[in-house]
Amino acid sequence: MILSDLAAQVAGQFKTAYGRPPRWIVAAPGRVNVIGEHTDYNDGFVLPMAIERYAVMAADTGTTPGTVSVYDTQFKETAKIDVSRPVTKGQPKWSNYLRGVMAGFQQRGQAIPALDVAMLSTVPLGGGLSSSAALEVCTATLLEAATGRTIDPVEKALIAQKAEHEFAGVPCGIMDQFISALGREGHLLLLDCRTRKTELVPMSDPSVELLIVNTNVKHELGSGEYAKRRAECEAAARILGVPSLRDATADALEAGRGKMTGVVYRRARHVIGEIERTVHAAEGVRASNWTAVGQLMYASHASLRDDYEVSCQELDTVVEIAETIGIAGGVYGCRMTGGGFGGCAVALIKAGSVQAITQKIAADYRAKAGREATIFSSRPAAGATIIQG
Ligand code: GAF
Repeated sequence: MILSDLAAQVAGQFKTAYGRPPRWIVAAPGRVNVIGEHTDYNDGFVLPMAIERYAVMAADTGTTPGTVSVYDTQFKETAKIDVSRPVTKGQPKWSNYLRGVMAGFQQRGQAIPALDVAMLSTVPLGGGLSSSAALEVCTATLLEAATGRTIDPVEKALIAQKAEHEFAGVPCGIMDQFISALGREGHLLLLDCRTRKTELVPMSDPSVELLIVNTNVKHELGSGEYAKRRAECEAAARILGVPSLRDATADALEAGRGKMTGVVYRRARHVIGEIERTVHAAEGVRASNWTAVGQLMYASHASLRDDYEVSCQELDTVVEIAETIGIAGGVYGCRMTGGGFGGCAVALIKAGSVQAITQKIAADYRAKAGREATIFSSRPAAGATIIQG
């Protein structure tokens, strides 16, 4: 659904819930990462794009002093957040993404006004497309609209990341919140996670599209595996005597191999290779060299599957199906995207073949994995916006 229709929908839901029209409507997108996986917390490069799937909030000044009431139109439940004091974790669980951002604003000395809010999201939950970052960045954008004070998008992304760390318990990097805050229509975002320097890479060649294939295996990063990977990378950097794996080379890793466990070695090998692949993929996108970009995507997947061990059978199945279709059938490359352990794969395909490829992947996935995939394509979307107010 296009953003203006979503805005109208959430405005209608606000009116039903609170009996008056909303004053502000804001949105923030989810993302798909084209390449550069598990590199952000290693100071490396990432190459995501915002997708046409959004968290959207409609709001007005609240009727209960000191309280932000948030009606979630999907779960049909309301969170009551006490903003008259430092905001803490609470129930329902999803409200913690919003609570964390509110706490972040308070820590910058900004009082949170009483608000009545209705929200909806079209970013699939647990699909590895950053539904949580979209919620966080959307909350920050709502607070900007409601207080009339805009903040630098980089700072906004950092507040959202802190919310994820402290209120959701996931020690994530900066990719998801950055792309949700800074995405630009028609562009990928090449982000140097060390310097936070960003470069918009145009992705406007009409001959290609990105297809997102949701395996419908729920991904869950709070379970500890994500934090474990992060700790293994830090261990590798320590052993190699560098501040982060961004500073390590493949040669230095080989030289230090004897000093680390096989697991730590393989984690580091993934990260070092993936940072290089990401830089090359950005060059490939700039040059519309889709064959090269596709090969890098396949290599990224193999490394995430074998060295980083964050794929799963269903994601591997999607990538195998894509490889079987091949360039002759319109697929340049395919890989798992996001944190892993389920969620989505992303395929770079010829635009003219979208329908045939969608049907083929859907049928083969059903036959091989015994479940349904949800498949859609998205153009690169804009980052967070104030739609009304
Ligand atoms: C998750 C995290 F939130 C990101 O910061 C990133 O590390 C990603 O997994 C893996 O690339 O989405």
